[in-house]
Amino acid sequence: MGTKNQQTQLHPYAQKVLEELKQRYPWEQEFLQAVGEVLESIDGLLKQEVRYQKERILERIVEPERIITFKVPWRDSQGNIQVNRAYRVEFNSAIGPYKGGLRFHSSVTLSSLKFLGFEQIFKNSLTGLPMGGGKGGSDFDLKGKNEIDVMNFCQSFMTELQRHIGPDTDVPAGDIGVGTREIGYLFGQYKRIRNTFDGVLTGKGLNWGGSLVRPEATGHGCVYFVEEMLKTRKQEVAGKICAVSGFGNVSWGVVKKINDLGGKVVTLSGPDGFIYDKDGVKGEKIDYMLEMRASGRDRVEDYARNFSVPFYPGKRPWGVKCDIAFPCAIQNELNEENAKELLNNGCFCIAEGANMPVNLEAAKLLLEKKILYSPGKASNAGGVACSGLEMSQNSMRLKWTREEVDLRLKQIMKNIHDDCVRTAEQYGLPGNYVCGANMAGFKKVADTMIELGLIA
Ligand code: NDP
Ligand code: 2IT
Repeated sequence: MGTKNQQTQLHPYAQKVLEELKQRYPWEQEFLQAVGEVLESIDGLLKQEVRYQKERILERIVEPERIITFKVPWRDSQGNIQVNRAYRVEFNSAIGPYKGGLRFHSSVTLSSLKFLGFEQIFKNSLTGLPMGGGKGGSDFDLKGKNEIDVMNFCQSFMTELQRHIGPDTDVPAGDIGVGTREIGYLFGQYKRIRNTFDGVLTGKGLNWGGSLVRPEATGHGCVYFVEEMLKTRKQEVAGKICAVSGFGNVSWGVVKKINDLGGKVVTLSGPDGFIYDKDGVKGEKIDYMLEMRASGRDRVEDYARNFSVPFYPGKRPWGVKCDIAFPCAIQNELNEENAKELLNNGCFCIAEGANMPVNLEAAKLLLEKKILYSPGKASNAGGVACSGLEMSQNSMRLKWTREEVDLRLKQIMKNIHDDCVRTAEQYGLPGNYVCGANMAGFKKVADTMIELGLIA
């Protein structure tokens, strides 16, 4: 898997564990991909910390501490009975309560949630806040569902989930298909059944315990991270042409902050294709993104119609000329072919807003070419970091101002950036943000697992 240029390879111990995992879960492709990426990039750490092998840290860290599987029976607005499948993967609680989002999307399987939960362990560790890793969700498809459907589904989902979570045990939040509206129905049902008002979910509404800045935190944090990466090459976001994919929560935050800093966003995408707006996605067009998302129509073509710009059906936005690319939609949405196109067009910085949007082959190429390339667990950590700040505010029963939260978010993103850079340098891989992020995130969790004794 590794290449000489990149100077990374799979340590024999890591290779053995990965092989065993492939045999045990051959159908969990996304999970195996996420584990493969982490194990390949921590070679230097495994060589240095021989006790990890003695303590069988890899065998232990790739198995979730607990997986809850349940069904969600619910009645839709037409009176029909529906059944969905749902999961909560409580992956690792070494450094804090399980923390991570809930995804409602037709593509959700245990494999996708295990990959997301695994990534979340190291992302949360990088934030410097006391949060373990978890992820959950359901194959519930929001497409074509009305308010009554969504509320009924959320209430039934939480009727089961509430027995497993709590503000000091497991704290879910949003992800694809789960925004403030869904968190509201979930929080309401939790409060009703448990008869407690506590910080059990993050991404809450401002009137009922939510934090300022949380809605835009993932996107803003991602652009703060890019500012830090650009500084290492004496560059800045101002004046840069940016290609963004998706049109959901993360994309919206990214677009807003790029505009604030004087950059220009020329693309958005959906499952139906992408739009190209040469004048830039700005002003009322940014607000329109929220409308598109809320409409549940699952398409970005509406933007093209509304603002008379070209729409490219069935295509991804990676063939356009840009300086910076922000994949913000879904996993594996940028392959090797796309990476080549971006590089040929002069793109020199790619920041993952989504989780694992760049596949393994594309990531390898970007690392070889030594452009600025950040993995999601570093550059999209602003969302969960702000969730951590929401938990702190809930525990203190206080609410910080927008400026205070934003300042902390910015500082956390700078710390993550510097941590990645320092760690990559320490292990002889300067500029490799993938190795830097994985080694820095992994070390803290692995050391803690040893210090707490053989409990997980
Ligand atoms: P949203 O549900 O708000 O948006 C997801 C977006 O991606 C939608 O526009 C969706 O369209 C679009 N999309 C889905 N499939 C495709 C596809 N095949 N091609 C192009 N676009 C597609 O989710 P978020 O913005 O919250 O999440 C986006 C990514 O960011 C995910 O990978 C998530 O895990 C990650 N992330 C989210 C965080 C958060 O705080 N929300 C934090 C860190 C990472 P549609 O739904 O209509 O299919
Ligand atoms: O992938 C992610 O980091 C999220 N969806 C946010 C998780 C959270 O707990 O805020």
